[in-house]
Amino acid sequence: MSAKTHHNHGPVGRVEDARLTTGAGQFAADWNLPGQLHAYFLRSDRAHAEIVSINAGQALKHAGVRAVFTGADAVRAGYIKPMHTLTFPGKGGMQTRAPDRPVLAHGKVRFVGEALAMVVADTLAAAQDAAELIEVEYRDLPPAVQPEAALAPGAPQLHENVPGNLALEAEAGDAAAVAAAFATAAHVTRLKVEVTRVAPNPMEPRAYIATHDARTDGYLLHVCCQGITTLRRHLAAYTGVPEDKFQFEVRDVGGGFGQRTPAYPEHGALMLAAKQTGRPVKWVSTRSEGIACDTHGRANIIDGALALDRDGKFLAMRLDWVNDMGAYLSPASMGHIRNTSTCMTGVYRIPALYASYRVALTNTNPVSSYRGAGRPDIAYAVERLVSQAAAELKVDAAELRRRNFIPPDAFPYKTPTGSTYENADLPGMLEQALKLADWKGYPKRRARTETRGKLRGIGIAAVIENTGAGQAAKDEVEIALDAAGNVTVYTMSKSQGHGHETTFAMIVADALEVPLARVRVRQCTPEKQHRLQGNHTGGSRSTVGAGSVCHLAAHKLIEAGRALAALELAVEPSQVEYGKGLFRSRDSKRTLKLGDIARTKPVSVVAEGKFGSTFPNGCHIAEVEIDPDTGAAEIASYAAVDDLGTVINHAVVEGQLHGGVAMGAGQIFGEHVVYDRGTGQLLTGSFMDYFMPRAGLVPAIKGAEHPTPSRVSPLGVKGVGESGCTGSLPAVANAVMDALAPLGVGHLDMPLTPAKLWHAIHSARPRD
Ligand code: MCN
Repeated sequence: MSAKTHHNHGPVGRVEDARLTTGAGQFAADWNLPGQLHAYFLRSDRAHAEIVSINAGQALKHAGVRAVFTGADAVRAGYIKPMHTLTFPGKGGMQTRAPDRPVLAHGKVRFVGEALAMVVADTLAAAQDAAELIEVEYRDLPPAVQPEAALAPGAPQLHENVPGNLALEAEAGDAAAVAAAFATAAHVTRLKVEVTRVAPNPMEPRAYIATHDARTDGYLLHVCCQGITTLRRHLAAYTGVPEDKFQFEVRDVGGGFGQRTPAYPEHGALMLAAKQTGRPVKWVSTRSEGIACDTHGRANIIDGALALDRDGKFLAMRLDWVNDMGAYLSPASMGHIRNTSTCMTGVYRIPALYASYRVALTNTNPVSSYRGAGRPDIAYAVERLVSQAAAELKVDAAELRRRNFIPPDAFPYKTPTGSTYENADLPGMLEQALKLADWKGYPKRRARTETRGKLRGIGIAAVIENTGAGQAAKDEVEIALDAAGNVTVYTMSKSQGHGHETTFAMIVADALEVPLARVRVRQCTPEKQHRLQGNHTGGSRSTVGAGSVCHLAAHKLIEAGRALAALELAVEPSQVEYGKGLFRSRDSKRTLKLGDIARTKPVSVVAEGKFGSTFPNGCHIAEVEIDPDTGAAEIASYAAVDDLGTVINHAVVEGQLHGGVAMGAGQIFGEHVVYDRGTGQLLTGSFMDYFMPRAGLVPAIKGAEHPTPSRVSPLGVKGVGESGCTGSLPAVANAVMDALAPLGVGHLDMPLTPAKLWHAIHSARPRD
């Protein structure tokens, strides 16, 4: 089946924007239920300590307080073991060691911000005031803060059942082949890099209301999430409450970035409170709680080496990872390890590969998937290595890549770690990007920058990532048609600002050949939650998965309609044609409108699909200018050419790329969660200390598409949601390193703050 192009639309703006930009959206905190109580969490102010005692006596006496819950309640309820869904095969058959995490800390606290008690009161102010009356006696323990230190012999131990704080040791590839290749190499480039810990900070803070129905023993949860199916699975595993006892309400979601996927302890704690009090219980996270307790992203250290032959051809690559997972494994935590292995050789033919992983637990907030979930990390490690090799060998960075690309005729291409890249034209993409960025004109621009007393650098990154797939058995989409010809599309994916209401509607409108205004998209609606299966929105899979099924469902509707129209037109179904919203009998030329087939009763169809991974890829080129007097760096230009397969909506895709590029640039230039290494205190607990990128950080992006259609999706689409940061993280860093290379500055780890750059520049070059 081939996808149609969007013949019936011009450029389409996002239909949801009128609602979202005029304050008419409905977010989790906007809900208020009759009789609701408010929860406030008392959180640990230390990184590692035994809880000797908790005395809530005074708090319980405070006016308006209904109940106080502690870890003992969590343990009594059995809400102790969060699911961790993605296992990665360990070395020598090692299984992931997933520690218990009661929904309120019990016995010990293991990071600053961990909730150990919850006060439930008539008002939030009463709950907060009462929380201050809770007396906690701690016995401090030394913390293990930095992941390599946490793995070292003699480090403080977080969990009894995780010896050495090692949650998993794993490997991929062929160590012997790599050793042999390194032994014959003409040149070896080595680089150890850190992909720093960041806080996703979606615009909407986390907010939930839990309601318990004593008659059914079921729970209604008002949530912000990336899709209810995964959340429900995690919650059922965490609490033991069967999946069919959960009902969710989720309307608009103000950003997710991976962090809104998993079940959190707060969900479970609110469920306990709702059941015991018999009232809805609401909690809205503050910004500071968000930075401290919403799962963090990235947080890994990669020691890499690339072996090259005399002609600059890659022979082998070795990567040694230390992943910091924080104090507990979040349900989606292992995903970003698996993802690094799926694209480990990047866009290159690298005959031999070996990677080892050590997953460390530390006295810090848990780390989980964050936009790209491992893909930007591996892209950064590989693309920094390649640019570093080019610099060492004094070969043009684009030329070194050109020599090593997987050639177009090698697709589908099986990587040494077992992925199958379906389709790409890497040399074509590179040439287009070089042209778009005016690579040849760079020396002139650099000279001009230098006349202004500044440094200029250019950085390139050619990247590929896996998108699509997912853990649900299948993606299902229902399409319902009414007599007026209005089409409602139901999916279990959940936009958090991605524009699905527009793009999914376009897919259906295209297939049905009806105006876009006829189609309405509804996601995770309560009445479909136990009827439709599907993946949450994450892994840039929604368009490949649910989007492709929207296309299949629309065609299924046409087929169902053809049979109904045949009855009405009194001909064989084979004699009924469909086009532009009309069924037509071949002979009589009589027509029926699409909606006419739903005159007696609404018509609905459910289609399903399960697709594997698609591999969007791209070439991004950044130029930066650095002021040596202040160390401040600026992105002077940014060009991105991406292969996203068939594009549904160019404006949405441009927005996705822009957002992703800004996220990568934000991490390179400043975003960084910092814990004090001695005490484990969070040093970046608010936006006063945590750098958030602003619009001015990223200039207008010159973007272009270089599509090769996906062989996996019937629409030919590949995902885009994470591509921007996968490309920008290495491209921007490479540009900064290129600017500093003439001064003899070696690799600098992100964040490349003005202070760090100033020191590097001034220690390399004495002031005149
Ligand atoms: N699209 C398209 N043509 C394509 C591919 C995608 O028009 N060939 C459109 C889609 O239909 C959708 C958008 O682009 O409207 C992103 O689609 P897709 O790549 O399928 O990714 P998902 O919808 O599954 O989004 C998930 C992805 C991830 S994993 C993170 S994290 C992320 C991201 O998207 N979080 C975001 N982008 C985000 N954007 C916003 N505004 N907020 C977030 O939290």
